[in-house]
Amino acid sequence: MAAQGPGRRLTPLLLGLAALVLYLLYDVNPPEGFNLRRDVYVRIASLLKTLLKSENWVLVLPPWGRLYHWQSPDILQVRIPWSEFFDLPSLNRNIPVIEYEQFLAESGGPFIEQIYVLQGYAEGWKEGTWEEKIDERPCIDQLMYSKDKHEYYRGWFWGYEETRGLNVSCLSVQGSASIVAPILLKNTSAQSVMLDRAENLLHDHYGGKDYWNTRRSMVFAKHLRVVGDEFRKKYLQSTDEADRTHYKEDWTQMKVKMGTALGGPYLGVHLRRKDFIWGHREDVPSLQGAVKKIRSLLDVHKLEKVFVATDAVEEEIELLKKLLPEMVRFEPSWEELELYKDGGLAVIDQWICAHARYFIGTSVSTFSFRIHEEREILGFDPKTTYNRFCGEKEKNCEQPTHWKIVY
Ligand SMILES: Nc1nc2c(ncn2[C@@H]2O[C@H](COP(=O)(O)OP(=O)(O)OP(=O)(O)O)[C@@H](O)[C@H]2O)c(=O)[nH]1
Ligand SMILES: *[C@@H]1O[C@H](CO)[C@@H](O)[C@H](O)[C@H]1NC(C)=O
Ligand SMILES: *[C@@H]1O[C@H](CO)[C@@H](O)[C@H](O)[C@H]1NC(C)=O
Repeated sequence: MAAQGPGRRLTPLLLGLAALVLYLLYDVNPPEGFNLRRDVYVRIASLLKTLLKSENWVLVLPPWGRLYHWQSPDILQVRIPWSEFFDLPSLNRNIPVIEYEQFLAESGGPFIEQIYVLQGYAEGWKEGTWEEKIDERPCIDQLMYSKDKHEYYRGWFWGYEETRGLNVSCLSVQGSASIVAPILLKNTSAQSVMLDRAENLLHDHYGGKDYWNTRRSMVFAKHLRVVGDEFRKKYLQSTDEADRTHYKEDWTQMKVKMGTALGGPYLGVHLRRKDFIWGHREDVPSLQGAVKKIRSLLDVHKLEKVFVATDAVEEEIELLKKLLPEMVRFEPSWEELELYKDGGLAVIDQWICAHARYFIGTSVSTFSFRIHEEREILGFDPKTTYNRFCGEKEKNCEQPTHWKIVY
């Protein structure tokens, strides 16, 4: 008879077999975008490192898809493996990770034994008394899972309709990622555990060594970097040699001194539009205002070329072309869009912005934040990185915070 309770995990060890593999899965609130999800990965990786001190866990990478902003028509953007955007061997040099399909193949079927839906506390925080805590509590929001006739839980599992959950419960949590570790190690004997709404967990140590190791391991997929590099060379006279952005395929071997990267002879711009302007935010400029700033930066830094990454709608692009006819953009053909998808195009834009001599982004855009980090990894002087556009009506235009890389 199989041992009951968490002791079951010890059985293979007692029998002298290889330690049992335990699977950690997670997902994020559906409206969250690509770049916030990349930040949640960093938090979960930190939890996984804590778990690895006691047991043999691997992280199952949540397939990409059904993101609100990935609206390119006519291409199916669901069940996308991480390898389409990131380099798996690089991720694996930080923590053990596998794609969801591999989990299906090796875990014995499309079942997730335990799902914990993370939530806050119904009573909220008590003023002035921050404490880290985690408790099993009744679910606050309506569950996004429902039982089928076999008593299995059905729900959104990244578009894998055959996947089922065996048990779902809610955990109220207030704290950093590793606060979940004791629950996974001691309270459950499940061999596959999914943390849903994982964005409720905070960073164990934002900006610390573990943070940066995980962030550095999130190397973009090679095929996307190659596209970006070819574009840099062809349209922006930018090569690693000339730009002094020497890249090592193995991130663990890469250590650069701050300020050593020169960057290509162009200004890199990220202009986040769409929902950022629909809400009439004060910290986002008009296109006229942005172009005025771009011209002044080109002048100050004696640059002639400007690369613009933007999610602007077609009418805005047309206006931008009139105001800034010399701008360079990565404009994918239909085939390229189908091949790289919206996520891959975001990566290519970010990669090109990351190699510019000087970068300016949009206020509180996680898309811009990921570019800051990429430039930090490449060794740029922070002055050339932590810049953003100001809204015309903004009184106090605070610039982004410099998060210094720690090795
Ligand atoms: N290719 C490209 N896509 C962009 C650009 N700016 C925004 N996007 C798209 O729009 C999305 C941005 O918005 P969200 O999905 O809300 O979230 P996010 O990626 O976490 O970033 P922010 O909303 O900017 O904080 C990205 O994931 C991209 O798909 C851009 O400059 N280039
Ligand atoms: C985990 O187990 C401990 C010890 O049995 C118990 O005190 C605690 O309430 C449990 N926590 C959760 C979240 O179930
Ligand atoms: C489901 O999980 C919860 C939390 O771990 C546990 O208390 C409960 O007994 C489980 N239910 C079943 C049917 O296993």
